Amino acid sequence: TITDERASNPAAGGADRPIGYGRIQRKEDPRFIRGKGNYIDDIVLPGMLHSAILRAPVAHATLVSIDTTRALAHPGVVAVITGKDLLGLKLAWAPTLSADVQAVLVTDKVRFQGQEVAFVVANDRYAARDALELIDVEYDVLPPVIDARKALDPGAPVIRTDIEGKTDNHIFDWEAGDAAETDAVFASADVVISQEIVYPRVHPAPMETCGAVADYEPIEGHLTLYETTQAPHAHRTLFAIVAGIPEHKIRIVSPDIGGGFGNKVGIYPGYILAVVGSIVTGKPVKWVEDRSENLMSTSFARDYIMQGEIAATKDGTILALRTNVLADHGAFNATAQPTKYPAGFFHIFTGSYDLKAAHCKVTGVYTNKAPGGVAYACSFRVTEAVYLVERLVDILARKLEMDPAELRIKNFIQPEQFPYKNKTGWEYDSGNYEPAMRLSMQIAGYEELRREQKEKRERGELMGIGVSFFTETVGAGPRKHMDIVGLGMADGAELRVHPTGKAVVRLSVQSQGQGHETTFAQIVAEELGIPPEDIDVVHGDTDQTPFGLGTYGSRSTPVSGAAVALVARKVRDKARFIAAAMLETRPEDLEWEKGRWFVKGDPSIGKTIAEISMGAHGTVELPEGIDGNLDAEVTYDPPNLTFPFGAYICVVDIDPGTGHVKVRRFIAVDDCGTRINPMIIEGQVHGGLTDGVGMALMEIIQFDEDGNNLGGSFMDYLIPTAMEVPNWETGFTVTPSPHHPIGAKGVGESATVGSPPAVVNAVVDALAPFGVVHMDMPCTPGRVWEAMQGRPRPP
Ligand code: MCN
Ligand code: CUN
Repeated sequence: TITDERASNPAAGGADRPIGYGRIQRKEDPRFIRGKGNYIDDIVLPGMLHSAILRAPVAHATLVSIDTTRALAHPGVVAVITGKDLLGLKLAWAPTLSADVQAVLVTDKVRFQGQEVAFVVANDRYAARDALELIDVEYDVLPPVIDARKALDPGAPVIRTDIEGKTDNHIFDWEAGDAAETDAVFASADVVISQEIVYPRVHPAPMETCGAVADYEPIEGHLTLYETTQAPHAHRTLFAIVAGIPEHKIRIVSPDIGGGFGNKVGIYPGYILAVVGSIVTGKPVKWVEDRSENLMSTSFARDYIMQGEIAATKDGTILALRTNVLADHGAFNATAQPTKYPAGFFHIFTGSYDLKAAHCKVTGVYTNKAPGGVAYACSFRVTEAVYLVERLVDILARKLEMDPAELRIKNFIQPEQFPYKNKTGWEYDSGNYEPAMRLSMQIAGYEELRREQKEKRERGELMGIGVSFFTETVGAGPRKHMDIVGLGMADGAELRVHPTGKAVVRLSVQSQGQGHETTFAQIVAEELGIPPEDIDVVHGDTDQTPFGLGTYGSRSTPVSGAAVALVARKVRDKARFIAAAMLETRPEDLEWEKGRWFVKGDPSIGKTIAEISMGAHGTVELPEGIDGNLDAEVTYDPPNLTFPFGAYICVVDIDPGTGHVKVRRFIAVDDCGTRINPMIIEGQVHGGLTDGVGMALMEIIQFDEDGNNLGGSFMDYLIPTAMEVPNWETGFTVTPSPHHPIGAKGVGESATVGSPPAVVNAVVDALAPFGVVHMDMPCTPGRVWEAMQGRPRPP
């Protein structure tokens, strides 16, 4: 484990390297800071129409009738589409990413508040919106299922009456690990602690809401769909299957995206409706949702009710973990995760600890709420897993009266145990946990903080110190284990070096703000010695990029980053043959240094990549089998996921009069292997930590008993601003991934995964004098104050 920035990349050439990895400014920023980004709502096509969706006001109701006469008569309205119209087109129901179906427009029954009921296309947005009020709908309200705990009660209203023979709200039961072995370890353990832990429903709430512009050209039968999507290629295939348009006649363009955070993985009814609108009217149709529509109807996150238990020895050796989870998936099972894993990667809940046994069971249920579940920097539900184990370990530390950091260190998987096979089937590629934990404690001044806390407690002041340690699993595939609706999780990359030595690299992943235009150019720069500013990164257009599964689960660097390193190496290998021809020598007599091939023993004779490219496109006679270009392509199927990790410490002060929690300090040490651009990594970590503070203290999508969404606007769904977060203190260690071509692991979701338990552990630690052992998120002033009165609010 190396903690020095420069030395961390010996392969990269040390401190004075001119090009490649390092803290360079983002290539995309000049466009963004000048307001020249090109987002969905910036797209204006000739003759384009606008649209709006009528949404259900109630959570559960039979659709009795729908009359569009008055809306159609409204000036400017071009078309009004209902579920009945879609039935005729066989588009009323669309397959979800989890082998279920979802209504595009309601035909039989409303199943959540905010569900899509009708679609209006008009000359402008105002007319479309006004016409919604002129659609006359009659509903017959039904009792809803809101509490997931009651979803499986006998006699509970059945939500999915559309599924033949369905008589309950059960979706799946899924388990991992060995139940009998785990039970045996629990039966003979000195200490067992048990806690119900709820990870409430939250929402990724990207700054830009979802939207699309569909442009169907009837003569050629060609569809161009501009769409807020994190996975353009997967969407194209799914559109081909759903809409029956041949795949080669569909072009998906995902322009600049104003934040995705998993919210833009799925296919929403609005996208399909924009396409239908364009087919029906013969004009391009734009659909852009507003904030409430985004919060009420698009992919939520979490909603896991977890009963967790740890078995340990008296001296604090953790032996086993088990958990039973109730997963609230809303009205349609539309979670976006690899097909094999209905609970995502939740079974990495064994965390960073070397255990004797572990078992988890997850039961998914339908409720009258919006569908989704895998979003908000979740790494396919590692968020829930890390929160569970890190809360449980803290509860154990309290019970054993041990320091929570030392208890973690005592139980860490040891460096020599990697690659480490955990009890639920994961193979952790590499790790070195204790140095990261010690570094975070050193930055925090951990012992001094504990001393300060002790003094403050004696004075009745409430200060808490929260520790968390996480291991992530990011970079899905390999394709043999992971697919989405049958599409294997691999990614392509294409690289072309132009005659003058400038290059273009084409990716199958899609940035939503992560800085891909910079970091992927840096990977090519590092491999070929071309400056990053001379390398254009093209993504987000299926006509211009190779096939691949897209950006989520922090898989771009682990998968696409590997593809880009390998495609650059392919070009480098080819360049060797061309350089040999140019220098009239043999390829094996050449040696590589960053940017050029030269003659072994005589470095003055050599050819740079630019010279070689000119040679490839020029008049030099090329060896047999070598084409006259410097281009290559690769599809990368990762052998395993990557396992980044981190150690976080949070310090909070609580106002004893109001219960208000102030995050005073937050220390984050992350290890994502080889670091391509430390500045971008820090940006990712800062953003994720802010998410974590938001979820721990403020954010929740709640429903009243009738199923009304109480978090449908930013007045009610609170997200943190600069006022609520401290100055982040970051550090890092570097433990490269042994199987990744450049040793990089993903980092885009690490901080969102790792920070909520640190904050909650700090709040619970501050409240220890009141005997508080656990508290569910969000730790709002009201909830904290009630916990201080000995009346924890029931979850
Ligand atoms: N990086 C690096 N060195 C590493 C690892 C990553 O320099 N060892 C850089 C990458 O090259 C990339 C960025 O950090 O520029 C994030 O890389 P990675 O961890 O591979 O994650 P992805 O690019 O696949 O991004 C997806 C991830 C997810 S799943 C969510 S959710 C999330 C997140 O990214 N959504 C975001 N961060 C986000 N950041 C912004 N601004 N907007 C979002 O929507
Ligand atoms: Cu789970 S949110 Mo990100 O994987 O797109």
